[in-house]
Amino acid sequence: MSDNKNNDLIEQSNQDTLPNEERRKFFGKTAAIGLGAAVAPMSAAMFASMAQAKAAEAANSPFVHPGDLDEYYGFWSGGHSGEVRIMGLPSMRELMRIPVFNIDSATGWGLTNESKRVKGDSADVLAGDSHHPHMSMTDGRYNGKYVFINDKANSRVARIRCNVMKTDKMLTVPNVQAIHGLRVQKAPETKYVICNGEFEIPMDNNGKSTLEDVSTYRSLFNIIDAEKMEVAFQVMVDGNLDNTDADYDGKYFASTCYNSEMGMTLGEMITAERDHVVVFNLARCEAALKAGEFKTYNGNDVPVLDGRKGSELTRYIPVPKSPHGLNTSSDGKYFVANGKLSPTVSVIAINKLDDLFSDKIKPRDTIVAEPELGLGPLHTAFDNRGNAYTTLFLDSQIAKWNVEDAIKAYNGEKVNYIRQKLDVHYQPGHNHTSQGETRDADGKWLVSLCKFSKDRFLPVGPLRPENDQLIDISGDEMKLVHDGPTFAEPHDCIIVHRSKVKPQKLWTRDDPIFAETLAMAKKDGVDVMTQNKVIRDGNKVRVYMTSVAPNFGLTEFKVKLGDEVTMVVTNLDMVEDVTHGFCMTNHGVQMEIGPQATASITFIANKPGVQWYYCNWFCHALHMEMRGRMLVEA
Ligand code: CUK
Ligand code: CUA
Repeated sequence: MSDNKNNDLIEQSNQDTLPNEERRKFFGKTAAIGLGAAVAPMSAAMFASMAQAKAAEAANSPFVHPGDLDEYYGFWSGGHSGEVRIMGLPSMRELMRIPVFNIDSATGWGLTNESKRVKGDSADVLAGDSHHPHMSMTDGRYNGKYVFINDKANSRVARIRCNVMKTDKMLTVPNVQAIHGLRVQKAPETKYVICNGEFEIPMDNNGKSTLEDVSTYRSLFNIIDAEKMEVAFQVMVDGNLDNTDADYDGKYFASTCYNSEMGMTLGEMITAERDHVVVFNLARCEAALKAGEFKTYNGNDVPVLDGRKGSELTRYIPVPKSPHGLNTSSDGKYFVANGKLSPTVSVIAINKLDDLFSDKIKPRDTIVAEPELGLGPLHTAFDNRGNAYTTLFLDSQIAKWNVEDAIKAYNGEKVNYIRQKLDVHYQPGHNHTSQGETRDADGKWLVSLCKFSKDRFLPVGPLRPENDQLIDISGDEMKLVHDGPTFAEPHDCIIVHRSKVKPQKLWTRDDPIFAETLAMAKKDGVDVMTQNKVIRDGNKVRVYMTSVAPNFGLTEFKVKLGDEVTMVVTNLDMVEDVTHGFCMTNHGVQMEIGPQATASITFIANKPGVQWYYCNWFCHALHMEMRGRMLVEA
C-alpha cells in the first residue's frame, strides 16, 4: 500500500469520527460554531478500523464493516429515473442520489430557482432518461472534477460538479434527437465531451419534410466544450450513431452505428449483415471548423461539419451486425465494437488509424481480431492484465477473454482466447471494471448491470428491480460476490478510486450555484448572512430568511393574496451534515438548504389565511418546532 493511500485512509477515518463530536454540540447551544479545527486524535479503535480496511483491500474482500469506508466511488446512471446515483464499492451501498433531469421533492431539484437556472432552456422539462455517466480526465486518468451524463429522452447533456455533487450545467443539444452514447476526451485532458445523436431526423426539421422521403434524415456526432458546456461543433454522418469512446492520445473518437440502412422500421434496420464504426479525426475536424467548412441548420448558429462517407474527417469501418457498445481498452491500443446481433466483437487497432486516414490501408485492415464470444455482446470492460470482459445479453453471461490471444486466433494460430464464462442474473447490458476506462485500470472489481432480476430477490409486484452484480476479478477466476437490487435503470456506471474525489464538507459562500440569488439579495440591500427581511416590489415579495438549527430567522411574515413570493433561505450552520429544509405547506414548495448554502424558491400565494412553513430535513431535537407562519391577507 502506498503512502498516498495511507494518508487517504487516515483522512477518511478522521472524517468518520466527527459526527459524535458534532452531535454533542448539535444538542447544545453552539450549533453555529465552526468545527473546522476539530480534528480528533487517532484512537486505538481507529487504527484497528484502518487495519481492517487495509486487510480487506489486500484480500479484495467485498465486506465493508459498519463504520468502515468503501475504497471506490461508483457513479451510476439512473436511466429513465433521470438521476445519477453515487454508490460505495465494494459494499454496493447507495450513498447519494443526484437529481439531474428529474425533479426531486427532497432537494427541490427542478423546483428551486437555482436548479431552474442550471436547467436553463429545459427548466420546464420534468423528465429524463440518463444513460452514460463519465468523469473528466487528465492524461487518461480521472481528475475528480466533473461527471457528465446524457439525457436520451430530451437530447440533453448535463454536468455534475464533484466538489459538491450537484448538477451545475445543462444543455439541450440542437439539430439532433436522442443524445445517447456519451464519453469524454481522455487526453491530454477533457476539453471535449463527445456524444451521439441516435435518431435520424431531417436536417432542417421544420415540418416541411415527409415520413416517406427520408433522404434528408441525418444523425450527428456532437462535440461539446466541457468547461463552457456549449456545442463546439457537430459532424454529420451516414447511418445513425449509438455508443462512443475516445482514444488515449487525443486524436480519435469512434462511434458505433446500428442503422447503416437508414431504415425507419425494425425490419429495415436489421437487414444489413454489416453496419459500421465511424472514426472521427479530431485535428481534421478542428481544422475544417477553423477554415469555415461548415453549414448551419434550424436557424441556430451551431457549426455542422460534413463527415459523411468520402469526407476527410471520418472513416467508416464495416463491422458485424448492428453493433452496440464501443469501448477503448485501458492499455490504449484498441477500440472494441460489440456485435449485438453478431456473436462477435470487432477489435480495431488504434495505431493503424493514422494509416487508414492517409489511405495507406483499407478500413477492414484496422481490424486485428473478431473473437466469437456468445450471443448478444453489448459492452466490454478491461482489467490491467490484458483481459476483456464482455456482457452477453442473450446468454446472460460475462465472457472473459484475452485480447492478445484473440489477435493470435484471428491470425490463424490455434489458441483459446476465452478464459471463462460466468453466469449473471439476468441479461446484462453494461458492465464496468474498477477504473477500467482509464490508464489506472486495476483489475479488482467488475460490475454487471443486469436488466432483469427475476427470482433473485423477494417479489415486489409486477415491476421488479434490476440486479447490479459485483464480481471479484482479482484472481484467475471471476467470482460473483454480491447481488444488488436497483431501480430503473442503471445503463452504465463508472468505478472511481476514492483518492480521486474530494467532495467539500460544507458549501463555500462563493459557490456559483447560488451566485445569482446573492446578486438579487445585494440589489435588495440584504445581507443574507445577518438579515431577515421582507421586500415588496409591486406584487412580487422577496422573503430573506436565515436558518440555524432549530430556528428560522423569521417566525412570521405577511403577504397579499395573489402575490408572487420568493423565499430566499440561508443556512448559517457551520456543522457538517446539518442540512435544513424549507417547505410551505399546501403549496408544493420544498427544498434543501445545505450547511452554508443559500437556496430560493418562488410560488404564488394563492390561498388566503395562515399557512405554516417548516423545516423538512431532520436537523435537531427541536426540528418539529422549526416552523413559522405566513399570513396571506385576502
Ligand atoms: S446503452 Cu443501455 S445497455 Cu444506453 Cu449504453 Cu447499452
Ligand atoms: Cu432545520 Cu429541520
